[in-house]
Amino acid sequence: MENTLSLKQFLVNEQREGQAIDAHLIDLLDDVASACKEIHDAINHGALYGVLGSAESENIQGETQKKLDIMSNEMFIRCTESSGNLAGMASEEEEDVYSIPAQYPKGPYMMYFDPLDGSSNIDVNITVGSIFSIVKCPDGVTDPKLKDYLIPGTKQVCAGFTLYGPSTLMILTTGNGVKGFTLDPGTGVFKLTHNDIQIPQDTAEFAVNMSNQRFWEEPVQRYVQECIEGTSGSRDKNFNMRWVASMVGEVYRILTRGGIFMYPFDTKDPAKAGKLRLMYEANPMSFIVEQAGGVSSTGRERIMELNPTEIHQRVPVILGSKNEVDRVVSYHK
Ligand code: AHM
Ligand code: MG
Repeated sequence: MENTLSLKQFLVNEQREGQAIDAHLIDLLDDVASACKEIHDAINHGALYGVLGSAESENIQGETQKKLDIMSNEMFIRCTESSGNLAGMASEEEEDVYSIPAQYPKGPYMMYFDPLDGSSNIDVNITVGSIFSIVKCPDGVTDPKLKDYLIPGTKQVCAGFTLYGPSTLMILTTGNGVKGFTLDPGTGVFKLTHNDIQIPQDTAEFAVNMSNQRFWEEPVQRYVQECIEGTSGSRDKNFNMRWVASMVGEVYRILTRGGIFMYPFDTKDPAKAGKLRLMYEANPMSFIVEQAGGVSSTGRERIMELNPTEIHQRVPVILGSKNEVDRVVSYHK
């Protein structure tokens, strides 16, 4: 493609134009891009590299880890820990927050990440992705502890995800809209291909795991029932349903053509308020969705305003096209 900016050129331009992007953030995102390229390469080669299948271990949340979950986590840490941009990080796959090893310089940012989202899709060759969220380390803190990470999503300075699909695509916001960068596999460069991504306010497409229906609360039951009734019901409009079971895939579809995604509160496991994790999935996706003109809520609160109590906390997630999410929120009132 002619005259297409690389990720780094784009970020440098934004910095020159006065956006809140400093050299550390540019360098950190370059390291994140390197990690994503390594993950892309491993996923792309799949069985040829012997990376598919279970690692026969469990993460802190009691979920069986895939080999690629563990490899992706290691790639993220190795690519980002030594450059002096991070004070620390927290991963969906790590029990505790991760301190930067003493031999490396510390930097001004903290990062939360889900190294490989959509684990159940790895072995069936369906789109998976990496999600990341970046905040400033609190003033005066050089080696952040658990409590330093428990801050609301409104503090994010950057969030993104990389989709490993038919093409590999990084979606990014630094608080100035949402952009997409496609990986050119020939040159290994992420190039700006999607400028100013906007979510249409209306939609006729919903995404929810219907097998959990009996565990939902009444407002979500009502909303989904009305979608299913289509022109025969009060909405007087037919809806289509999609469920990829990779949040990265669902959110990208919504960024592209609108839609509503729900992993709502359910009573399936009383110990869990939802399935998705606030710090690694819900907050970064909420920042991106809001920056693209969409809405993101638990049904009762704006997700980015939640005060976290645990690093691996789970929350209900309802996000996407403004008018549909507003409707579901209104049903909760
Ligand atoms: P993961 O981080 O362990 O992959 O779990 C998160 C994923 C989301 O990407 C997706 O929306 C959801 O789990 C699918 O869950 P289910 O298998 O219950 O439909
Ligand atoms: Mg995940």
